[in-house]
Amino acid sequence: MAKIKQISAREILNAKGIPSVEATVMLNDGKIGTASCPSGTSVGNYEASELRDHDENHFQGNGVLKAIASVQDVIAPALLGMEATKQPEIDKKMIEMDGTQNKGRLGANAILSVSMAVAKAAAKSSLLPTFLYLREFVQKGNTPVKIPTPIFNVLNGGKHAGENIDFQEFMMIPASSKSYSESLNMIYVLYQSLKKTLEQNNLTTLIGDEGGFAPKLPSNKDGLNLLKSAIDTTSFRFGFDVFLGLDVAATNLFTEGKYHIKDKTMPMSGSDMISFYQDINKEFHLLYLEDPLAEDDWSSWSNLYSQLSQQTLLVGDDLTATNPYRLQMALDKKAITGIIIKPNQIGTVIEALAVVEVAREMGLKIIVSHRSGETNDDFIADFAVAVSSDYVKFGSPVRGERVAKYNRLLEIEREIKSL
Ligand code: 2PG
Ligand code: MG
Repeated sequence: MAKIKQISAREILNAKGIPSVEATVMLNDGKIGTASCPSGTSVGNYEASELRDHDENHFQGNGVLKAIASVQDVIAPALLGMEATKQPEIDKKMIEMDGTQNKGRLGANAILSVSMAVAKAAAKSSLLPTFLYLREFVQKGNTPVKIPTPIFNVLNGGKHAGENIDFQEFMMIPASSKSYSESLNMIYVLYQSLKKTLEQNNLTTLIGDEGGFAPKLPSNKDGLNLLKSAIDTTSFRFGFDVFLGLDVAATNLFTEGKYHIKDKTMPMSGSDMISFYQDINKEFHLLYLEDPLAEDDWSSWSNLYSQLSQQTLLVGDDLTATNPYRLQMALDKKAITGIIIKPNQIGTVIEALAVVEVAREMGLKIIVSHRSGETNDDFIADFAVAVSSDYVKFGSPVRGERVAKYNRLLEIEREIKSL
């Protein structure tokens, strides 16, 4: 059994040019795991907290040298000598040393980087790919291994693209019956088709944070229309081969108890928003609706559930924040049928796995997701396959930090065939 011999950390840049923590864990059998932590742009209130320096002279306050110090001065000395395969004990130790509800003392960015790096090193030491190694910590780890259905965010709005459009993500979702490689081929065609559709409408084809196009549009419904036209000009059939989804990230559109969207001149109540979703759903048959309402607007969530949960997957992201207490609230209030899982919302691999277990037990669909401020780390691709997630959400099929994950899934698809 290999033991942790050395842990180091450094400051790197994420895909948005913002500092991030990268940690390396070396074992006494020479195996090494390196992992880095992503950051969100639309960050929910209930997420674990990143530690940033707030020193204006270093990256204008966004440096992570304090988090690096957490790794080197606090976490490393405590974990040295521990068996690398004891991920639950290792994560528990870091949680206890931090001692806060939101991991704000040592920093979720410090803790998660080490947690993922430990898992990667232990996988190597066990001579297993990371997705297979992680299955040992998954209760239903003996179900067949398969690649989750990808959800492609092809049009970026909200905080991911400036003032162009309110909704944060407009997504194309291949039918789950397609193989992963078929889905990639399909999205290539659809992405190019969307580009052409935008050009024909004299709209910009510049892209946003997650690689989706970021045209300035008069309304959110126009975004859905563009996606539908782009599909209709290919041989793929809307509602059969490919479906539409949205991440509204509605907390960002909610001020003083009202929702503000370009589609309506007046501010909207929760029930106005629900009627709006009913309307667009009649036309676009949304397969997937993430954060359609604000993270504390529970009564509207429950109302939406009673009206739309049979037709559309209602997914919590900011609402649930990969947090067991928030998940329990969402279950008690009957708010969701699916949950976004982002390891950095909770801060350790084991806690993220535990949230997946509860969610699955309760019949929710699982969507493993990237952040807008990603690095090139591909750990979440392995994590998603390990937990047999139903979907993955890794952005558009462009930009290095997005395709790092899609390409890792291609590699896993090949690895699965040889099992
Ligand atoms: C989301 C994520 C990822 P961010 O809201 O689902 O797409 O965005 O990382 O900015 O929170
Ligand atoms: Mg979201």
